[in-house]
Amino acid sequence: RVVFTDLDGSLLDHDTYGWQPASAWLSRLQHAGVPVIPVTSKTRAELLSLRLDLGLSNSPFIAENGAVIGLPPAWQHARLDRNPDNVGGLCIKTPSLDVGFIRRRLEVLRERLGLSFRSMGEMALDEIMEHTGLPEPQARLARVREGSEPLIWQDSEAALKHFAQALNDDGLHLTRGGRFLHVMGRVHKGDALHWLVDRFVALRGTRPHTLGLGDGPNDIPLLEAVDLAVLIRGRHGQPVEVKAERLYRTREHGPEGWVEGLDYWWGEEIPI
Ligand code: 2M8
Ligand code: MG
Ligand code: MG
Repeated sequence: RVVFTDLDGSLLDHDTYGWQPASAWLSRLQHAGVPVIPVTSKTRAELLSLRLDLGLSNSPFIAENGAVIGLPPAWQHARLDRNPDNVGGLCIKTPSLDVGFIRRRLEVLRERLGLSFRSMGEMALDEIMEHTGLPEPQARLARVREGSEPLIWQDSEAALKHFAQALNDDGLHLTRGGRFLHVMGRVHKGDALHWLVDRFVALRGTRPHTLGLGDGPNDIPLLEAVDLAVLIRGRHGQPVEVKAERLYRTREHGPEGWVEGLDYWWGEEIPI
């Protein structure tokens, strides 16, 4: 078994970023040997510190909505990772486009289509802190982007449709998190998840049984890629339509909803 989970608004509270209600389930999964893999809009830099705090340093992670995949030693493959760029024992894959390229394309599209938005790359640190509610050290880590750019939309819904189409024509992909829109190359959480499942198969020779949890529109491809899905009630007010056969929608938000989802699918199956 493997758990794939969104962080903000799912394992972490949308406002406080706490996960205390989920701690008991996290250790229960750890004792059962079930990897818990974060799949998030957050950056590699944010993940490197968070995964230690969450006790997930033996798990891989998917950062920046699929633009960055981090593999700890146990998930590395002697043949497939011949030249790993080993940073702290991790092997990092970057299937998306470089953030510098994405930012230049965003500039061009803004000019050409006369759009209003503010991207994270042009925000001052205190502006990022204001939008996210993150303390300064964490806001700094959120700014270290590699393969995706978050932005705050300041234009009409009609303009957003044109923008999404223009991005698509340029080989870029737009998705929506809890607070920001995110632009990256043609990747999403579902592709990165499939990539890790394939890696699991390459290493262990069997396909894992997967459970996924998420709350936002950017989690739809994640929820549609797992065997058992948990759509956590969001605080973002965005509609989230998931086409998954085995889907549970929680009543609770954030980590309380996370617990509710695990109780629902695996409450009987994983020992306390
Ligand atoms: C951004 O991601 C969240 C995820 O849903 C959002 O769109 O609201 C990212 O910039 C991430 O790096 C950051 O930590 C987070 C903080 O709320 O916001
Ligand atoms: Mg979320
Ligand atoms: Mg997210």
